[in-house]
Amino acid sequence: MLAFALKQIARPLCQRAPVYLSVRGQHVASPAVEDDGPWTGNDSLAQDDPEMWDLLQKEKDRQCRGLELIASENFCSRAALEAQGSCLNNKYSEGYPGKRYYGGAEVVDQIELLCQKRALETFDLDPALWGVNVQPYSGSPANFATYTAVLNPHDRIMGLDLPDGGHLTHGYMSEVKRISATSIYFESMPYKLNPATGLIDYDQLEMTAKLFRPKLIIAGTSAYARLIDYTRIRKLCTDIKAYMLSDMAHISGLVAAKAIPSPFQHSDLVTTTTHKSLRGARAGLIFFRKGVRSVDKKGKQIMYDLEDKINFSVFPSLQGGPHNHAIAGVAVALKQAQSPMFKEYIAQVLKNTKAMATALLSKDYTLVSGGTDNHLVLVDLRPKGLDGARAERVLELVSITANKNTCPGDKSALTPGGLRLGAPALTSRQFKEADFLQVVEFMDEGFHIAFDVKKKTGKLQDFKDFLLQDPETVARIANLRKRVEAFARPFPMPGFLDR
Ligand code: DSN
Repeated sequence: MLAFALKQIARPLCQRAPVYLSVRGQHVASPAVEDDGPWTGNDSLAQDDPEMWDLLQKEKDRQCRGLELIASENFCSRAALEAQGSCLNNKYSEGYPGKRYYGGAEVVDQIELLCQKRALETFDLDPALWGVNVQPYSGSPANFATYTAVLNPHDRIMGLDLPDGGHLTHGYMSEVKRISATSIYFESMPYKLNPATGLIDYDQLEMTAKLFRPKLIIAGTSAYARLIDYTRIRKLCTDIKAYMLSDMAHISGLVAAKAIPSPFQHSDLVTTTTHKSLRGARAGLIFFRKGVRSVDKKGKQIMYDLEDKINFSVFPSLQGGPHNHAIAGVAVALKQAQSPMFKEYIAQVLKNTKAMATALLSKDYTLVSGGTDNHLVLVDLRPKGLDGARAERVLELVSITANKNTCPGDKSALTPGGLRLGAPALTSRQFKEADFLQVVEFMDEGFHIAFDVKKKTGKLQDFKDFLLQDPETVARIANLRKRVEAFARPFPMPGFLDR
């Protein structure tokens, strides 16, 4: 007994705290001291796995010193990250609140119910008319679960084509191959942008849908800078008796803040991720209608039957245990999304995106659709003799993160003409309009480097090699990168206490 007590007192002394060294600005933890006692699992990451700890420090540093413009990324709050990285990771709870296949679920039941309640409140939904499943692991599983719930294999769907700004899960197939499982298990017919306007071609959608007669139409985008005409898609869905699914993954923060029109009043089903403009922990949600769907000619009410179908589809059809830690992180973020601060944040996202668009236009860049109504812009670099892949690579080397994207008419997904730029992440770091003007100045310099190197090189790999090998280009990149990082680093970063 005495030996046990002494060991307990002595343990903290022999578990040596990590020594943090600073090597050229990088923090490096010393290796943990071997402990010959039982494995407590209570060593810190730095003590237990310095190699992984070091990689995390590197990623934190990358996020802090860079300019994050990927439109689907954001910086989650400390509170939501705390919930996500918590003991909830440990709990299995297949089933739903009150109906679990495992014991010990009384607390996670409350967490899931709280998340459901907050999800409905965030979007002003009446629980008598809408329900929500908060268990999808992310947006793609949420979409596939929705299709599985309401479609039979080989039923028909229509979504915006991936090269036109849709998402893989909206039924993408290339000219030669069915790529997304959505196009493998269901029959998919894309709708497109009007190449002249860069706007969704609703006339073509209507014409095709009336011929193809899909059972479900997806109103949702991944790289589209304008608002969706939900009224028009609703009417079409009613006419052809199709379900209308709105995938609001990109814009759910804007919808929560009531900064743009909501898809809910028009849709039968709404899916979203939770970590893009909504700024939460990483997961997915499926909202489904309840109550009366329609009234037949004899006046009989036809009721929605989506609740059981969606819930069964998520579990047990497609998923196992819900990620309770993610559900808790989402619940925290949904509470934040109801706050006046979040509304201010989203208002600033919109102002920043407009400022970025205006600055790009003033430098004679072409924007697909000519501008923006939401959190992103899509720059068409082709008129400048450039492409998205080369621009993305140069920006990456100068610590600006963005992603190449197809523009209408593009033939190659590897060297598409566009670059997608979003404002949510930098706005979370308190960037204002003037800061975005500086961001555009930096990007413009990067594009000039890309253009100059493109003139001197051949294929993409040749271009990439040249960036790293040509002394003059290496110096230009180093110079720009230094200024970008000096600019970015002082801005606050949500979620990290130990920058
Ligand atoms: N990866 C997300 C996006 O960039 O839109 C969606 O899956």
